[in-house]
Amino acid sequence: MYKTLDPAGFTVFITGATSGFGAAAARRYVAAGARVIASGRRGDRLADLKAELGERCHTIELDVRDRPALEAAIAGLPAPFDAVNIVLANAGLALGLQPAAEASLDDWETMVDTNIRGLMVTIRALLPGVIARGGGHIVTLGSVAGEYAYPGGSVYGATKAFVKQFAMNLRSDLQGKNVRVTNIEPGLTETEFSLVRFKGDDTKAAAPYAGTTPMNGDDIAEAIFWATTLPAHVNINRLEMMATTQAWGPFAIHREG
Ligand code: NDP
Ligand code: 8X3
Repeated sequence: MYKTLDPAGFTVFITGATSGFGAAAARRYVAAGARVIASGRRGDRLADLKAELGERCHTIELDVRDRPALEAAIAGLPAPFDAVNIVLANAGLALGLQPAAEASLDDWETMVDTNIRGLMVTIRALLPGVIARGGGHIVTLGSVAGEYAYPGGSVYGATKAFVKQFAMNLRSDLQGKNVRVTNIEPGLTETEFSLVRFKGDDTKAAAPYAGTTPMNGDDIAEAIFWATTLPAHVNINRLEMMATTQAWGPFAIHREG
């Protein structure tokens, strides 16, 4: 029988655990016997998650854009939650879908600060400890938007292209250190993502999922769990996932006249 890793040996640090993929992953890992550090800005959500998951879940209220707070939170993790060996750098967001000339520069900066800087700081702060403890796994949340261009995807897609390349460069740096790196690259998945992108407009947020069956947080959490429990000699570099109902369109051609 194929022998996978025992998640009871995992201590998983998750950013963006208050909803969507992060919350689903926290539930998946705790259900399998792992310890989880669940973080995010919404303290009420974290309190609910802690009440649900119990003593194998430690929560930290933090904004990944606040570098000093993030570094202090990581440095101050209490035992046994300080023995992090799996990092799920998941916190992120898209804001708006306007063409570049009309998009909000503030939105662009928020996406860069969260999806790029927040992810960088999270991984940089945790990585030395993961290496010192003998190895582990860094999982990043990219997107199909980091691979394929679409109208209005400008800075969001560019942040996810950064995440993909950063993850693969990490792979190169970590050769021989027993640290695996996986970039998960989902397409259409129903979470709070769309509600955030359209700033609370329920009608606009529901439109991408109308009349179809998108993926959900549990689908992505299962893929993350699978990649991290594979035997230690196997590394899933990139995992692109789409809803069965989603595929590529033709190139857009502007016709003159
Ligand atoms: P959700 O909006 O459901 O969850 C996003 C999470 O990120 C929340 O827990 C939120 O917590 C957290 N977050 C956002 N900003 C910050 C911040 N500044 N500091 C700390 N935490 C923050 O979306 P998803 O679960 O769908 O998205 C998770 C990741 O997956 C994102 O990186 C997203 O770009 C990516 N992705 C999503 C896809 C989709 O279609 N849903 C497809 C491909 C990739 P809080 O607000 O409490 O801080
Ligand atoms: C989320 C997927 O297609 O909305 O990263 O950009 S998409």
